[in-house]
Amino acid sequence: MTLVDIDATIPNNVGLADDRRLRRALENWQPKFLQWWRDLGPVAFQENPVYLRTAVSVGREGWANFDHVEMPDYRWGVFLAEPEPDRTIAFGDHKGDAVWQEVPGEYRADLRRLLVVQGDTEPASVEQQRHLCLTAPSLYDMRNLFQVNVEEGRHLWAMVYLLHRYFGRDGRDEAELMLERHSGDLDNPRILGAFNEQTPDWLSFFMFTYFTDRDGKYQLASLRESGFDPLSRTCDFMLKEEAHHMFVGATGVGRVVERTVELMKEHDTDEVSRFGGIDLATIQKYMNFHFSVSLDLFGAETSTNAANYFAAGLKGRFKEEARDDDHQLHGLTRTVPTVDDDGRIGEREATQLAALNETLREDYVEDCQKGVDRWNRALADVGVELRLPHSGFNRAVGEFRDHRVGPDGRVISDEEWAASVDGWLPTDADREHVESLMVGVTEPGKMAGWVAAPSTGIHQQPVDFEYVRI
Ligand code: BYC
Ligand code: FE
Ligand code: FE
Repeated sequence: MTLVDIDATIPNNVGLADDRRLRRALENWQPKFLQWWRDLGPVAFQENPVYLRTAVSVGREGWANFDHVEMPDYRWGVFLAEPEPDRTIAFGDHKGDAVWQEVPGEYRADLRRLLVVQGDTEPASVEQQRHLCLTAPSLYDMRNLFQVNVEEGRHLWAMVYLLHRYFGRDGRDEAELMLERHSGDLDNPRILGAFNEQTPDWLSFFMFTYFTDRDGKYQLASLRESGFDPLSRTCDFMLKEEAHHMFVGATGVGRVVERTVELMKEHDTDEVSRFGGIDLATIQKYMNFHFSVSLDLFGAETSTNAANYFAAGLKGRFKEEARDDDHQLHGLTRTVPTVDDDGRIGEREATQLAALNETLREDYVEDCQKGVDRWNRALADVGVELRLPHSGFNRAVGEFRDHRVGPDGRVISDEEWAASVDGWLPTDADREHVESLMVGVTEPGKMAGWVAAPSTGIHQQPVDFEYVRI
């Protein structure tokens, strides 16, 4: 059952060969996906061989194969992690029961909604990033972009499989809609805010993979706890792929910082933009933007949806089983931030069940901080630090949405916001400068001037390997 059928029309380890109806339904969706990929995937290099990792097994080791392939020939498939024998539900009102292999009728609507929201983000990010290949700072980076793109495409397959297999006609309809909503489309946008923003340049891309893909990591880790076992196993395998996306973001921003420090030392100035670099102040503003937009993805501080998902056993907490409580949370409380009438940030008591979005957001912020600490080590020499803004800064969802909050956590007036915002968020001039640096570099081993070279190549290949054959 879990053996990967890699030569099937749709590679899979879910026994598609034995389920004719499902196979035909998915084989009917496949050309629509490929058409979408051609229409709204990367705008160029579709016919160039790219050194890509393809999933060929789901075991701990050797799950991936690396080789040059043209992207439309990528083997998008359906891969679930190995089942865990006798697995039981780890949290909520059904804690201790055997996990479900079919969708419980009373949770059908909630589960469908979770799958749709998760699935929608995946192709959205491919759409957002489709122009970046034209300005890749190196072949190494272009390959990483494409790797992330094909895997986000596969994550769409992961959700579409679950919709087709477990939600019948409704699920098939939702799978079609995944290819009809589009990032930034005024009439038919993607579901979550951050996925309708543009990713116009590579600094944005690195910030996006660091901050927004990391929301993906935390959401998927919560869904991996699910009592609906096929979802849990699906997310488990997606997280394996996701680790690379985090890596691209963390090392990408790190390499920009490294290059900026180099230029600062060389020219003895903070203003490296004159020398083809990106000022730290600009990096900070991009970080402020991507961090705050990603915080919105966790939803409101208190949410009955989140409480219901948890009680039902559909969506747990990050590392649910490692937590030291009863995993049901009845009667337990915690504090969540509020802004009181006199405009000060305070706290109020909420049930832990209602506050689960906030709990996940806090875990996420802690994780975000780790990368910032690493970047700051490179900055120690020049005596400057990058800092995550306060969680209330620039928020459009939740308690802070109707308030102006500075990066330092002060609630401020509209006037003060207007007078200061150019120092906090990228201005048109900042974006224009960053865009002016974006020139594609396609000679193996060469890097654009605003970013340092990576310390190693991919899968033991040298940095100057021909990652994309031009
Ligand atoms: N934009 O009760 P609330 C990834 C809606 S990223 C627009 O607080 P809830 C990836 C909300 O739907 C991971 N609308 O929300 C990364 C609700 O609407 P209704 C994606 C928003 O349900 C990079 C209302 O506001 N996966 O994989 O507790 C590249 C009240 O909100 C937003 C998931 O998100 C927003 N930002 O929590 C590629 C996991 N936020 O019901 C891929 C599945 C909230 O009033 N999703 N709303 O009409 C969920 O668990 C939940 O839906 C959310 C929201 C955590 C997103
Ligand atoms: Fe993904
Ligand atoms: Fe990702």
